[in-house]
Amino acid sequence: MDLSPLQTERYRYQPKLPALLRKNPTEIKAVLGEPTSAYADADKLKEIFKNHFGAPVALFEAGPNPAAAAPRNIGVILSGGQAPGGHNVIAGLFDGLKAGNKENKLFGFLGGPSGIVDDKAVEITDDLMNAYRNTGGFDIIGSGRTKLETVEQFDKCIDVCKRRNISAVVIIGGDDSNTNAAVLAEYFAEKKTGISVIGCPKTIDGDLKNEYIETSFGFDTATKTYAELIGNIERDANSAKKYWHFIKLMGRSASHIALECALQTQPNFCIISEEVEKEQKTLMQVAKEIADIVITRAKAGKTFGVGLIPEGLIEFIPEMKKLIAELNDLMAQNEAEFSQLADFSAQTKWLKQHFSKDSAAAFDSLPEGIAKQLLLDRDPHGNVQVSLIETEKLLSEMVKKAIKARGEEIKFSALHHFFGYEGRCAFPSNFDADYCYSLGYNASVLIANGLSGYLSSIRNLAAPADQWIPGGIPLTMMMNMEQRHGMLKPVIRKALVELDSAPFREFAANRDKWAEETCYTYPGAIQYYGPSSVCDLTTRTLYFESRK
Ligand code: FBP
Repeated sequence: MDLSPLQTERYRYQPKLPALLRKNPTEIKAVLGEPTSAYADADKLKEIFKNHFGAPVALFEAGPNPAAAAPRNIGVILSGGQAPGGHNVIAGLFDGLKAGNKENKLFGFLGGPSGIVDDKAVEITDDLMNAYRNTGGFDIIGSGRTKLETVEQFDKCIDVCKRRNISAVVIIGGDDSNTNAAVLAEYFAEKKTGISVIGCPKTIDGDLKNEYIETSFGFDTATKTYAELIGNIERDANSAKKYWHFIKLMGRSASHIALECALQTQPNFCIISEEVEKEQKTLMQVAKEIADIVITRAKAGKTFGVGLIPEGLIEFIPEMKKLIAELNDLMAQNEAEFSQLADFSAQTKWLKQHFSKDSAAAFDSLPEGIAKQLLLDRDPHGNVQVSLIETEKLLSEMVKKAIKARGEEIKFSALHHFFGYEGRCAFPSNFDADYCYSLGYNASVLIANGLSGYLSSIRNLAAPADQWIPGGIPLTMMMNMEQRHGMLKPVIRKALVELDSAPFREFAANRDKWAEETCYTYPGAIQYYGPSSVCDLTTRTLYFESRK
């Protein structure tokens, strides 16, 4: 393999670990706290997760744990969308496992959760691992979005683990994948297999977070990558002074990515879906507010600008949310019939017979291109694939109409961008390289302490790495019941942007100034070497949250 100079340098990087995790796993023991509950729907969840519901939060302290030296084989799965740092989670897990007993083996299941069901795996050797340390991507073993939910799948997992003598499985994923992890852990416990399951919090979206999971990995690198690109566009806009750039940013539901990028680049507008929902704004109201900014700037001689739009926006507009919820249920409950409909016009006719009055009107109001995008296949977890919906074009069209309706004769020339895939496989920042390695090493310590149904947790992330606090949080603690595929299911709750949080308040306090004036900031590329104040910087989100 030909290596870039940066990759050669990054191989030499030794990720930082919390002080406690620098000990051998045989010298780290778990301390268990009080029983926990769930985010909501505790009674129902208690019935479903008979073995794991209520498990205590786990912390670690220095102390003998001879069990960590017992020989063991472990399996690892990368699940869902790519996020920078996944390879380092595997590297930390591998090193922790080998530190316990160098005969231990790590198997990587190929292509996501389907790899364990179909028994497609590769043994992670020193050579294989060393070729991927501190690199972006999930290509060491690949990823996938298969949902583990049937008894047949679970039984196959048990067979495969027994055949390979695997006593623990680590699932690296987001909220949906860690819901898989919780369900699998419970099944393994119910069948008394002795196989444990540990999750690791991955997703660039940043929406797998709570008191114990301060951020999911990948968010830091992805937002820095997008912020670099946005900064470059801002500079272009401010140089040419002739375009309005509408930039859609990934983040299927929550607007954390958009908010973080706004804090890093100070654009002229940034929509926060959670605020739109709280204020029950229609799409036209959102467009009118942007039109106001465009007009004000144009009157001051600034016929250019940059705006950020979270990709999940459409699902937060009240009328659209209702429409999408109806669509999801109708399409899931009538899957066979719907798939037989010949074309878009047949689908429209069928839908109109089944929609409520409001949703029929909302569907009618959409340009055909967007309506078609809403009918595309759901992902295996029942989510609308919002990355395929061109909200940035829809909005700029509506802004144009709103300007015309106001009778304003101003120049408005829009360009469109979508940043998502550009950031998901970037070389991890120092923060993500360190955090991911720590999460993986920590997972090996949770396993060595006999825990199952836990999410690897590293806290105090705004401090230097040696002060980070390792531990484990029960997966059931983050769950509630939600409607999926037309049925109520236990799922890990997505953490949305909170409108009273410090990062949002910082944004809200500045946005009017950023709208009118041109206050762009240009973060530039991720820096790996140089002063710590530049190359070990965390996100603005973590910075503002830690200042509380
Ligand atoms: P995860 O939740 O699995 O981490 O994936 C997040 C994400 O990157 C979203 O931001 C985006 O909407 C989606 O994946 C795109 O999915 P796909 O990779 O299947 O195109």
